[in-house]
Amino acid sequence: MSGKDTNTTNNNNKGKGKSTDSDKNVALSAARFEQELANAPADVQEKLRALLQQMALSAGDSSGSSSAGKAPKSMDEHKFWKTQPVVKHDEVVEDEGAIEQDIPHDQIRATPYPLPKEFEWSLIDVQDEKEVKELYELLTHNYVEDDDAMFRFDYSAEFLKWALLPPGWKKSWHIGVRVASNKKLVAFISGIPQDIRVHNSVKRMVEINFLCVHKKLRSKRLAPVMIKEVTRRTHLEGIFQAVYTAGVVLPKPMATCRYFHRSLNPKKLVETGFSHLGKGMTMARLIKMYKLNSATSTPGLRAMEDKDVPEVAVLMNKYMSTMELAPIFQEEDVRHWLISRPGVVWGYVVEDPESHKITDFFSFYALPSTVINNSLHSTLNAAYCFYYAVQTPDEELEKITDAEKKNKARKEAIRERLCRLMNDALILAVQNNFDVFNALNLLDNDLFTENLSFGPGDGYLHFYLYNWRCRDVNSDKVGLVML
Ligand code: MYA
Repeated sequence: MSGKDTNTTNNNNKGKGKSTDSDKNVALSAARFEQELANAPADVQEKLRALLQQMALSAGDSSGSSSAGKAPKSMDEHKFWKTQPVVKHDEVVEDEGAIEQDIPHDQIRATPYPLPKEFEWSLIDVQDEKEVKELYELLTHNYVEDDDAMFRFDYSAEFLKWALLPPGWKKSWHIGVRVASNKKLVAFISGIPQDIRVHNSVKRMVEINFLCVHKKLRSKRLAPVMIKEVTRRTHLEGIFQAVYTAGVVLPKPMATCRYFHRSLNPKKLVETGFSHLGKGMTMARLIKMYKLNSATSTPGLRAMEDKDVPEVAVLMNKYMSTMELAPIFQEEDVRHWLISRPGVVWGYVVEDPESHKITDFFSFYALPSTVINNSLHSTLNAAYCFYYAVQTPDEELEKITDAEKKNKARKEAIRERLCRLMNDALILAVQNNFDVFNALNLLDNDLFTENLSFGPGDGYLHFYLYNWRCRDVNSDKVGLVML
């Protein structure tokens, strides 16, 4: 939880459940642990917190689909995951690479996995307005909620089209499950293709997202069938690795990131229960504390245009080279992901006023949440920090041979510039009516979250690889942002 005056409640912790009484003991011991932790250096605190969360000791944690706060499942209790090519909870990774060999095409199962007889598979045509609306309805009522069932993700239909139709998208990876008798859409899972670098290996992978089972059909083991089906369909395309994120602990995270939140509309955040007025704090002071300038300050900042794509692609891939888990963007990916789309994503570049070169860029996307059972507000408008790159003094950095020293020097060299850019991102987010700006502590986000009054939330996001064994990655070396 935040040590600031406003304790922010995370609203996007994929897979969390409501706390139960038995959690409270866990929460108490976690609270004592937190007190002890407060004396440790900041980086040690962060690592221990992540570890604590992985061990499901942290207050309100729900680990690996066991209910909130219960002891994490042993490998043997993961009836499904123990059969899959993933790193085991207690495994020490020494060699990097595939866990299972690629399967020859003629040995891949040719027919879909059977579903219980009441259900049938149904590919969703995301380009069809009626079908994308059905998907929107399923997700808006059944997708990820916070622990206390106060907020639920409300991805817009336009957002879903953006997220599911990137370059190379495949309809066979937009997999729905319908009730056979009335054709109602009751479950979904999706994949999109992406080149991913993990440490030094580059692989074409599938990014799995939007796994959702209707609330009334939970705990019937539908999810494992859906995961097996998307795996089969991925194998058929010649891809054997996947990346995915979840709030729940499964075998086994290769990185864990924490959510940070920056209030933009503190009054609404308090009214919705997202934040709380701290002791001795007044609403007027809170509003003053989070007030931003009305205009941006970086000279040459403007909306990204199609003509900027080649330069942004170079900037993006150069910046990403400092990360240990990163997407590799071709120009067509940059065009798709980073140019503004109304109500979905905002992309900006900095054009040097003299040389007209693009020196930096940043982006954020809109992911509102439904505010459940609140008489004042029905939607929380959240912006999420997406990709960015900031200019670095390359010549100076090249002179430093020690990797650790170089990394430190790089961070110090970009801190001020990044803070200024992100302050502008916050101002643009206010201009676009967002209530809060969220960021994980991945990329170089820790360089600006503290300076720009972000508070740590209680949500963590775990990163997983399917059929790829690798060393763990620190949160500030995660360069992949999943929607
Ligand atoms: S993360 C977002 C997930 N969605 C939500 O949280 C929305 C709300 N919740 C639901 O809709 C349901 O609770 C879901 C589970 C659908 C999550 N990832 O059917 P069940 C395991 C992976 O009885 P249900 C996202 O979209 C659980 O440990 N596994 O459970 C990324 C247990 O297995 P085991 C999960 O609650 C998804 C089994 O499912 C998750 O009715 C990445 C229970 O099944 C989870 N988030 O449904 C998917 N939650 O017994 C993996 C629970 O072993 C992709 N479980 O513990 C892998 C790569 C595939 C491609 C490979 C290609 C090469």
